[in-house]
Amino acid sequence: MKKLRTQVGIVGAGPAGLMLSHLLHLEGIDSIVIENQNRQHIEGRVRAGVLEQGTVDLMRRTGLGDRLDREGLPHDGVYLSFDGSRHHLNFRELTGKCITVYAQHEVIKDLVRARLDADGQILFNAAGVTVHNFDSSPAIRFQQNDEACEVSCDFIGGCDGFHGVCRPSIPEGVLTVFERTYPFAWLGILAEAAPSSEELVYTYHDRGFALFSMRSPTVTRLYLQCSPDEDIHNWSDERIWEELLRRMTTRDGWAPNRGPVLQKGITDMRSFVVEPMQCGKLFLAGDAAHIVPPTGAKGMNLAIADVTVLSRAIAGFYKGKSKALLDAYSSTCLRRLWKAQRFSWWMTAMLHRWESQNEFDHRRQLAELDYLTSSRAAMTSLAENYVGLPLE
Ligand code: RFL
Ligand code: PHB
Repeated sequence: MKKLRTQVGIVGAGPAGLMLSHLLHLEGIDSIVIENQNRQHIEGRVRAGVLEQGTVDLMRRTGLGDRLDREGLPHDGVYLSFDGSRHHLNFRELTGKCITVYAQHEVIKDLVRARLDADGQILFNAAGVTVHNFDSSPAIRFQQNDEACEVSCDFIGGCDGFHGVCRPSIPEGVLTVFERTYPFAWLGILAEAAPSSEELVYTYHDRGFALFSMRSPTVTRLYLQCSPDEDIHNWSDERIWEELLRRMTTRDGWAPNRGPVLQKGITDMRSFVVEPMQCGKLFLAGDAAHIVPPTGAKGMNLAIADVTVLSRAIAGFYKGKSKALLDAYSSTCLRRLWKAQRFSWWMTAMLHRWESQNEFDHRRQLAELDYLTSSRAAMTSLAENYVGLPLE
């Protein structure tokens, strides 16, 4: 068996795992990232697109700002659209902060490059990953190129996403799960079309939610609420455009520009949290510990926030030999996380049509949107959550 040794063994090269490795490196702490996919796969996976101000500030502060500053699209706010009209919420004016549209896989490319340039180790194509002994001397075992490998370490970062192996390896009885599913999903497309609005448009419509977003000056990203068991094969490009335009076109004639569909897929919606986010020397971060429905654009930002807290706690341990920050990791993250869960649930509840809904609920949702777009206090509440609550 090939044996390796590092200070922090990290499972998963998503935003959480790679950023953890990067932040630890800047603190002079050695880590190895173990990923079951190949580099091309993780650098091409289309997912999130909105960075909170805090995520952008962190990337700049840690030497990851060059391409982000050149190619990221800073947005002052978003539109809420209902009853045929768009209403602008100006986050910059309301909070002094803004958001940046920059695809998750671009963040991944920047992080992989930064780690490899610093001689960091990312072990791709690791098969059959398992985690062991996190009460005493942690180890991560896997197969790579038909060879059995073991990484022994002081701590394990469980950054392997919702379907990873770290969370299920924690003994029964340690974790409590808090969960909620939603009776709808999102059908998302990437289209080769210039964005017809400079900012995102969240639409509430009788036929269901729709979202206009973008990835670049030539690529538009669009979503529409659909049933969770929808078969993507039943949705021709023509049918998708028809439904999107029906929901999104406003009375003043605004609509997304049409163009060839580059990619399409269905994403289900879930709220999920485990408490605590740690067990012995195994620390869960990002989607491995929690999932939010995408309506608040929070998932990737929460993953980055977790590892910011975790890297400080690990650095505190090596520098001061104090376990206090490590012991507090879970409770520090969860206080902020539950506020993001609440916000993501609230945005989802307000903007989607629910099967169980009656005409009362419909009028109530419209009244909420009307209130939200006419009260500065209500707008400020949405804005400060959307741009990201402060880290403790
Ligand atoms: P990831 O990104 O899932 O990374 C986990 C990594 O672990 C690897 N892995 C394993 N490696 C080794 N052994 C195993 N057994 C392994 N099992 C898994 C995986 O291959 C992967 O490389 O988790 P992480 O790092 O916690 O990051 C979380 C984010 O990816 C996620 O929260 C966001 O994408 C959510 N999300 C959004 N977040 C935002 O902040 N803003 C958005 O606008 C936003 N929009 C979205 C989203 C997610 C979406 N989908 C597809 C779920 C829009 C969509 C449609
Ligand atoms: C995206 O651009 O993919 C996106 C934007 C905002 C969201 C979710 C996804 O709330």
